[in-house]
Amino acid sequence: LLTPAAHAQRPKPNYDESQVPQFKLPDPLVTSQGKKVSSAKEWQKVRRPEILELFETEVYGKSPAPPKDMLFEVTSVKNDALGGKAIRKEVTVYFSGKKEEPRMDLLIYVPAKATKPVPVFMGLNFYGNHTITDEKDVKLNDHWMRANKDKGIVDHKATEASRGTSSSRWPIEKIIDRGYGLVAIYCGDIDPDYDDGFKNGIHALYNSKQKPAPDEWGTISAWAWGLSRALDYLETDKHIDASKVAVMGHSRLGKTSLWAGAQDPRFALVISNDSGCGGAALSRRRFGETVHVINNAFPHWFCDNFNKYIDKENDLPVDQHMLISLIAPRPVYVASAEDDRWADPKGEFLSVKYAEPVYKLLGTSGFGAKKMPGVNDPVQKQMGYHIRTGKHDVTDFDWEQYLNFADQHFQGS
Ligand code: GTR
Repeated sequence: LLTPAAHAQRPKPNYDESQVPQFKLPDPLVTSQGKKVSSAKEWQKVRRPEILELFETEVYGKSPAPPKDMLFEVTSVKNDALGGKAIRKEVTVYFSGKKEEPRMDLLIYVPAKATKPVPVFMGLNFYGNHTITDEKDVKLNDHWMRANKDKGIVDHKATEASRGTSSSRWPIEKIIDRGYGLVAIYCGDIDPDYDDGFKNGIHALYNSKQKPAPDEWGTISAWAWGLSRALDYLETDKHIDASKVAVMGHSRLGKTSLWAGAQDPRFALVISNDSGCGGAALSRRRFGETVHVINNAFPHWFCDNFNKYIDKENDLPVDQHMLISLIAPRPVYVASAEDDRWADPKGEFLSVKYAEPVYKLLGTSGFGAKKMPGVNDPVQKQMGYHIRTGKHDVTDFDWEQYLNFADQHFQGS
């Protein structure tokens, strides 16, 4: 990923808490004019739009308005999927309204026994919808993918061998048994995950093959925008309660779920799994992955303005606790893993904590945790957090917590 020269210059990551620099975070509840925000109205009218704009122009880049004519095509329906437990559907979204690129495929599972529209989890995946399920008859994704032998990717394309290779991260049956649906999308359908000067994916439709301006969308913004377009479709699907969509993502796709939830208030619940730098972790801590390292390794993820803050995190007008604050008052859940020090678990926890004053101002139960909770000891109020044992991954433990959290907020139990 890094060129040899960039790799040689790459600063050594810090994993020593005593080496974390002193810093002062910008206050989500003080306006750019220095005025204290003391009512929900001031938050919604003045401060929230300010913060949103700062993330758009300085971090992820602005996205365009939705296309005028999207076309939704249901390409398959199976009424007895998962041994009869689920209805399974595949839907293609054509962004231009014509049956051509760019397009994304949605794989949808809903409980077969549901008598009314169901709440769903929606998430992007890394290697195609066919990787999340053991069912062999879903469409094999035909778009470009990052090289990965373990995932059965050959010449940047999925092969039959890639089926089901990510199924451990998506416990579909458990989700269905708990009364939820699942909507899956391959991130590369929206924008392939490589630095191509923004010629491909959805960028091509809007930018006429021009590189975006320094404050215009990078790939994370494109992915988040795609999630909102998927939600546009869900609003038309009679099996789904579009007012109860939880957007969930892991790692780079967790950065994306937070940014999608921050921008689009239709997402009723937002989950970040091990999102780290540029996601839930505070940039100013410089622990594990830093703004420097991430912009070098993945120059296409953020907007070009984000490069201004390489080794100058204190100049950032925001930090990632303010990304979480944009989701308020909606429920938000941040998860870390003990061995995932690259993603800075403590920095992820602190973002939730420092966003809590906004959640409190808006009249919610907030977070409650003052100190980092113990390993495998989740905190779940309006804001949720856990750190579990193990590595950078999505596990059954993570899903158990997300389902419990969704029960609390969607089913009132
Ligand atoms: C890493 C990157 C992280 C995280 C991760 C992933 O290489 O440094 O920010 O996004 O990839 O997405 O798995």
